[in-house]
Amino acid sequence: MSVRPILIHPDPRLKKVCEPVPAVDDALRKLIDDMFDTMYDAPGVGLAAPQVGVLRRVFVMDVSKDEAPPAPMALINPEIVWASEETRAHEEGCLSIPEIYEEIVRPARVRVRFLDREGAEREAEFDGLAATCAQHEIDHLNGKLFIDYLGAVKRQLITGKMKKLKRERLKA
Ligand code: K1U
Ligand code: ZN
Repeated sequence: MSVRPILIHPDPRLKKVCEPVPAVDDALRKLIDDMFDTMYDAPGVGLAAPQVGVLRRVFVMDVSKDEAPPAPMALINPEIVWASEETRAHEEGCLSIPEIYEEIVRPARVRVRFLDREGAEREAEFDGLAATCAQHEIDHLNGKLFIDYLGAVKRQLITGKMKKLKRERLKA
């Protein structure tokens, strides 16, 4: 298993709508294992395949608290089949937009249909951080970033900061 580099915004690959995963096979399970390594190393609570440059519909998450045992989940070809009318504001971060945190309003609970790492069809209902994270990751699969929910001025300011960060990382 290995830690892969995480793409930083702006990058055209983060704006693409990802293709469905055609088959749940060993190559996909290796990608998922690498994504978990990359997410835990960052550290983060979620990671979508396009963030490591793979334009397929798969994401991983683990929203377990520090003291609790790990609860890794891999969701392949995820679809939101139900979203609550009730909304919730949560401060979001993004491993592709380091050190920026903004409050985003989303449905408080969602039900997601997906394939697990064995290829079995499953459904799960998420609330709290898991609901926020699952929606954030599914947005990544549709080429959408959390800063797309902000006003244009704030978004451009953040994009400018990220361009500067990328230039500095290239020099280092
Ligand atoms: O998709 C990503 O970029 C990962 C992102 C997921 C996320 C977090 C919070 C709200 C919505 C979506 C992150 O994991 S950002 C880092 C983070 O939240 C974190 C980092 C260290 C410890 C705990 C959380
Ligand atoms: Zn993100």
